[in-house]
This record gives sequence, structure tokens and C-alpha cells, in this order.
Amino acid sequence: MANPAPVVPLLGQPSFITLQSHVLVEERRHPGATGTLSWIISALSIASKTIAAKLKTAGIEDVLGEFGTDNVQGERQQKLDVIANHLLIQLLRSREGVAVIGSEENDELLLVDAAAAGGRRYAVLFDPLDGSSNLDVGGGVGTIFSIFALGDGESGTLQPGRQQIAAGYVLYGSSTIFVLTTGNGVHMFVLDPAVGAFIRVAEHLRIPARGKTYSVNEANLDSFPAGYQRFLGQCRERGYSSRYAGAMVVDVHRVLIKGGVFLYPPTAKAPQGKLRLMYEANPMAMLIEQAGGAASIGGQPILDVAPEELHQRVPVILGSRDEVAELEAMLKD
Ligand code: AHM
Ligand code: MG
Repeated sequence: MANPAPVVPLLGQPSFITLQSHVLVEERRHPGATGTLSWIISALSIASKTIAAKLKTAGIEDVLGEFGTDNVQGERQQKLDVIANHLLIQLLRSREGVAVIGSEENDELLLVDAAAAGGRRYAVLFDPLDGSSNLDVGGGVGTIFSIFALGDGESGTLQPGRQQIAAGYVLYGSSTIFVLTTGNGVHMFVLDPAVGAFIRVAEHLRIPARGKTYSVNEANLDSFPAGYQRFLGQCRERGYSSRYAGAMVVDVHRVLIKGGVFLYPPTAKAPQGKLRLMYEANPMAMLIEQAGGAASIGGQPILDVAPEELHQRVPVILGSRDEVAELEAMLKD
């Protein structure tokens, strides 16, 4: 009998889990799952890979536009917002089961497939390119998304964030990072450009109960309500550092990994805060809660806010459990 073939050692990467295989395994945990949600997440993954590729050449476009004015720069930047929005809409509307799409870039909800009865139906809300003013300076930006299941015949009704069945963001930074929850913890995937797949690098992320940084636009400090001012004063006394990228995805990602707080309080310019409930605050709140942190508008969890309209703004306090509790207490005084 011939000798058995020698065992060939694995070269390079050990076996790895892609976003797609992760989602398939998650889906098996839900008896009766139809696979529709996995299809939707796959559309988001393809859109984000395409956006990541386009962002990589944005600087070259800017160089080509060197004769332009600030306005032209603004238009280019807007063009990327529009491209990202268009890509997401095109990909999502091609997926069976996506009945409603809501975007920061569109005034109204788009009813895509409202007539399709039976099967599972979903609403997908997103900010296609959050923090896009950072593109001018090569800074990080992101896509944020929130997914709800719809009842039969339901279309334009907005549900509180607590009803989200999945949420996540994609950070386009030094690497492209996809962070996802489907209600069973928070999982992180990094795009391997050579393979073209998001590879899982962390499961069940837990946000530290306390951190050492706060993230807020401190230039607005004087117009924050007194409780915020006291809280930030206390952080400074305790030797905290300040970190603010001006792009929510970048700042929340740091908080998720390292702890601390991210704040966008009410200001004189934006009395309800600046950030939008349905596609910025809610998905980030679900991720942060799923990772063991807390997310509030000050006196109420973000996820319990009853939405009134698609582009509604709310104050945002989110991050490590202990800091959020301290700030909440100070806002009550
Ligand atoms: P955008 O969706 O128009 O990009 O605005 C949202 C961004 C967030 O990413 C960021 O946290 C915030 O606006 C920064 O605002 P400010 O410049 O007022 O600090
Ligand atoms: Mg935004």
C-alpha cells in the first residue's frame, strides 16, 4: 500500500470567518429564518467595499481638481455623498424583502417593494457617508445603518430603536472595518483588500465600564446645558484626554474599543443636538448597548425614543456604562 500523502502545512492565514459566513451561522440560530436579512447584509457589504474603493481615489480626484475653488471641492465631496447613497439604494432595492429605504440624503422614505406581500419585509435606514467633511483632509468617514422588520402591509411607520433587528457601521479609515450586531453581541470584521472579503477579527466586543477619554466638540462648551459642563469639568479634573475626529463613526469606534464617552449635546445652534435619531443615534445606541455600554438622550435611553420623523435630531450620550451614569446623574441635578 502506498504511503499516505504527507500533511501539507497551512501557509499564511489560518482558516478564517468572513462576514458572509458569520451571518449565515447567525441565521441558523433563528429557526424559520428565510435568509432575507443575510441578503440585505450582503448588499451592505458589497456597497461598502465599493464605497471604500471609491474613497481610495478621492484624493486623486482632488488633485485633478486643483484648478477648482472651494465650491468645486464642496461639490466633489457632495458627489461622493451622492455616489455612496446611490450605490446603497441600487444594491438594497435589488434585494428581495427590502420594502423601505430611508437615507440622510433623501427627504422622504423610499417605498421600494411595498406591494410585495408574504415573505419577510424590512426597512433599511442609513447615513451613506457620515462625516464627509473629513474627506477634504483625508480623515476617516463611515456608513451607518439600521434595519427594522416590518409587519404585513406596514411601510412608512417609524419604529423606536429598540425594535431594530440589526445595526452597524463601516469605518473607512486606515483600514475598512465593518461592525455589526444582529442582537447577539457586537462583531468586528476587517476588509482584506487582497481577498475582497471582510474577515472577522473580534467577537462579542465588550466596551470597558470606564474609559479615559471624552469625545465632544468642545468649542460649543459654553452653550451646553450645565450638567454637561459639570461632567466635562470633572473629566478634566480626573485627567481625561479629549479625542474628537468630527466623524461620528470614527469617534464611536474609538469609544467602543477603548471606552469613554461620545457626546453631542444640545447647543445654541442645535437645540435638539445635531445627530439624527433614525440613522445615526439608534444604530450606534444598539451597538453600544449590545457591547455592555449605555446610550441616552439625557434622561431616556436613545432606543426608547418614539420617532416622529425620519430626520429627527436628538442629543447623544453614549459609551462606557459608568461615565454615562455619572453624566445622567449630573443632568438630573
Ligand atoms: P453629517 O452626517 O452631515 O456628516 O454630520 C454628522 C457629523 C458626525 O459624524 C459628527 O459627529 C458631527 O457631525 C460633527 O459635528 P460638529 O462639526 O458640529 O462637531
Ligand atoms: Mg451623518
